[in-house]
Amino acid sequence: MAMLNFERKYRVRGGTLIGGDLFDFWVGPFYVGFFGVTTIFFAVLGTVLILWGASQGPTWNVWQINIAPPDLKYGLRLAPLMEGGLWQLITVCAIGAFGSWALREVEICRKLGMGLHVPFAFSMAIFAYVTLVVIRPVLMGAWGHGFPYGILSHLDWVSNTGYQYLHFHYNPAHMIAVSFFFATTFALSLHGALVLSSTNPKKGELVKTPEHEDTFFRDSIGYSIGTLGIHRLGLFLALSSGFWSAVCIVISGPFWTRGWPEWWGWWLALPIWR
Ligand code: 07D
Ligand code: 07D
Repeated sequence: MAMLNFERKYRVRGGTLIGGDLFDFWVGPFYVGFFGVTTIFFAVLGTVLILWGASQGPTWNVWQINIAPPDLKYGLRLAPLMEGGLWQLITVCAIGAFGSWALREVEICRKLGMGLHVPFAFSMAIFAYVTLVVIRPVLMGAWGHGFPYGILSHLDWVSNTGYQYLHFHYNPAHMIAVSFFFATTFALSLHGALVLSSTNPKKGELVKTPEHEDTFFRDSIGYSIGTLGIHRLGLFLALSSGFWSAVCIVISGPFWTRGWPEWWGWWLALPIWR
């Protein structure tokens, strides 16, 4: 079925979570929906606030623009606009926009009768972001623990926060998250290479089938996870990366305040060494 015929067939009313038929239409290729409207609202407002904040700051250099969170002295209160209040408003807009986008994905999935895997996956990224700017700051008692909005400044925050715990590489959840990130790229490179090697042959040669793909892996390592399985594995690895990232930062501060190398003291305290 040609793509356009397919789209026409499935561009039907229904499947909305809220608002009934009100925003149930398309603008060109884009589905609108109630959450499309809220996405635009929050994204435009958030961007305007960032631009306004930049206009009040010392630079228009895109690398150096910085919207900082409030000072720690404001705790979990609202801060004056130019002292972190702007960061708080932008955070509300960011969560509103990311959340709306995820719900718009849910509505599109419902229309198409598909699983909710894509919005679920995006929700893990949102969860990591919310952990950084809401959950951890709330647990630590101040919005000032959130990261600043700026291309270079947010890197400074990551480095400074890492060194606050002496050596962040010794954070066990960071180790698990990093290993999952590495495993994700490893799996994707094998999968991408395998699919191209069998389905994109030289001119004049035949396209090979999934049986060839499975046989390649059975011949080389004795096992093939299969065409569906590789996507399950990929999603699992990627979601685990985001999940353990959120864990590694939420335990730093609220649950462990010393250097991460010290955490490994339990290993030296094992009775087997005595
Ligand atoms: C390729 C999908 C496309 C997305 C892109 C990002 C903006 C920001 C904002 C002008 C893979 C679009 C960027 C809309 C413009 C202003 C104010 C995704 C792809 C192309 N970071 N980070 C980057 C964000 C955090 C870290 C780059 C966002 C945490 C490190 C880009 C968030 C920590 C490095 C960026 C966020 C952290 C970066 C490329 C939110 C831990 C780099 C991102 C909302 C996660 C790299 C100069 C990329 C870099 C980089 C955006 C959060 C660490 C500017 C939107 C606080 C160590 N981050 N980041 O390709 O070159 O992502 O920085 O949470 O080295 Mg970051
Ligand atoms: C938070 C992004 C969410 C994005 C969303 C979407 C838009 C729209 C529009 C493009 C989570 C935004 C969309 C804006 C864009 C258009 C049109 C993703 C998020 C919702 N680290 N470390 C991690 C490594 C060190 C430290 C995570 C490696 C040092 C701290 C990951 C190394 C020290 C924190 C990771 C390394 C240190 C982290 C990041 C190597 C510094 C965190 C991935 C090889 C001295 C952060 C939840 C992530 C974290 C984090 C990897 C080194 C500190 C596992 C590989 C030793 C303080 N590090 N790190 O979380 O866990 O993605 O955040 O050395 O806070 Mg680390």
